[in-house]
Amino acid sequence: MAREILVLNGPNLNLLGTREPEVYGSETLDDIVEGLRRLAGERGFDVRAVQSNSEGELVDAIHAAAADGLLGAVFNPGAYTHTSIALRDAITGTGLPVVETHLSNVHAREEFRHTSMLSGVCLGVVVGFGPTSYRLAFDALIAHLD
Ligand code: CA2
Repeated sequence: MAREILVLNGPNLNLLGTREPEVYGSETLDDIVEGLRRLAGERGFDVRAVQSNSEGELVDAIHAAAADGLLGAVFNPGAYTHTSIALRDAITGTGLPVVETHLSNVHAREEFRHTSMLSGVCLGVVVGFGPTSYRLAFDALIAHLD
């Protein structure tokens, strides 16, 4: 059976590459996912990519990944990072290993972005490297799984 990893993106990340390039870069989400699929192929993994602007759909995606036997997730929860106990409970409830991933350095931004509801239940956190954050998170997850 193929070893599959969830690449999960939260609200507004579908807008990547269209606005605020000075904060989030100029790559689109499709570009990032395509790069991860290539990386995954080289490492012998498959990628399931999901983006949603809805908190409940993100919870469902975590449940489905665990139920389907995916091995872990690279997860950029967007602004839900700072608010969502439901996503935190989904991670602890499924036991799915998750690497929290952010394009921007949230700690160098507004105070409200300094707090994450999720970091404490994640395997680790990668912030601040633009699209490279995803690739670092992906490799860190694979290293953990191996
Ligand atoms: O830095 C990150 O990856 C964030 O998760 C991005 C979220 C933000 O709320 C978090 O604090 C940090 C926002 C994503 C919005 O993405 C956009 C992309 C292009 C144009 C507008 C929004």
